Amino acid sequence: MKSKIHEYQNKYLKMRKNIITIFIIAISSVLQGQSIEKFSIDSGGASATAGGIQILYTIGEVNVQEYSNASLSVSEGFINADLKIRINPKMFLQGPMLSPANAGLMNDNLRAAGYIPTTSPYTDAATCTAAVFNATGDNAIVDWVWVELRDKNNNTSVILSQSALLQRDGDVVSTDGVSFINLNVSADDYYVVVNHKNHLGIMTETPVLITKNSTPTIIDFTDVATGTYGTHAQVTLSSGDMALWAGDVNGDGLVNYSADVNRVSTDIILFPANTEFSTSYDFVDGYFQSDVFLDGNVSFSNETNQLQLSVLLYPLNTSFSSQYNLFLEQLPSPSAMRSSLQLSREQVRLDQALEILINLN
Ligand SMILES: [Ca+2]
Ligand SMILES: [Ca+2]
Ligand SMILES: [Ca+2]
Repeated sequence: MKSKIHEYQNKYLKMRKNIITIFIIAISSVLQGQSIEKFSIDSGGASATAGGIQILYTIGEVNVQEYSNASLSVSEGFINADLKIRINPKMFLQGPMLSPANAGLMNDNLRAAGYIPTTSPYTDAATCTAAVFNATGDNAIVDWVWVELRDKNNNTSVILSQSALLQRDGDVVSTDGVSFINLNVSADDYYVVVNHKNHLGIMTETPVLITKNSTPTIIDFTDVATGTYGTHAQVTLSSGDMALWAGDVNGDGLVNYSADVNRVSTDIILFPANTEFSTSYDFVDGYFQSDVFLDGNVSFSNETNQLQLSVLLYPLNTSFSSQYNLFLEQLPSPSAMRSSLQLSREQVRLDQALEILINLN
């Protein structure tokens, strides 16, 4: 028995020696063959030209590195050379501009009170770190916004959409609160849409050329010279800057007195501490859909007075009717900012609130 085991051991050692020899031969042939592969060891390799410099790269590294300097961008690993464009949309929201603490800057009361969630309220549920909301001054965060690129040949077809953060000075930035937005699509012409949960969304009038460049393409929606789709898509601020219309607190693409006021009532009546279900309860503090001013408080008089004023002063409401029902979002098709689950929950809350109101009266 013992000699049989010894025999097996000998055979095994011999076999291992052979395998090691084959392995060494294989390595040396790979080393000798290294100089012939200039382009790629896999279909993931590609070439890119920028600033007159051509770069060839291959795939194979798990830790992808990117490097940008002036107009030159270098990437390695699994990134497709045709992807990653960079944009810098600029926009104002009317709500936090209604009584600005600093001229030309949106208020950042939501941030200052610690009410902005680190998870976006929109469909993609993008996240950021709490530290993003520590920044103060011009670049402090106002709220989460929504960005879309739409097909240049079909402005109802959304190619890409994602949550982003809005700074007080109007810059729309990525979830780190400072960087421009990188998008994984080819350089091309796109319609650009920006939107917010209780404002009316807007879109560029024509497709915008977005090239692959380390300097982002600026789409300045605050500038009256930037054409927008539709009629009276934005409000003109007293400064002459443009801003997204505030007041669509139920997010149905229409600012009207009845439905949006009901949404304000819902947030107030269903606020846990409001045990009397009073619509005049004034301590609804936090992050709410119906907070027109984005000041961190929902007050029936504040929000609804502004809603009424907006409807009455809307340029196309020439008869100054409070019942005007055509104060519409100027988009060829709505943004899919909220999931069907979110929308059905909203409906349940609205029904609850209306039932309470009926029983009280
Ligand atoms: Ca800025
Ligand atoms: Ca509405
Ligand atoms: Ca408010």
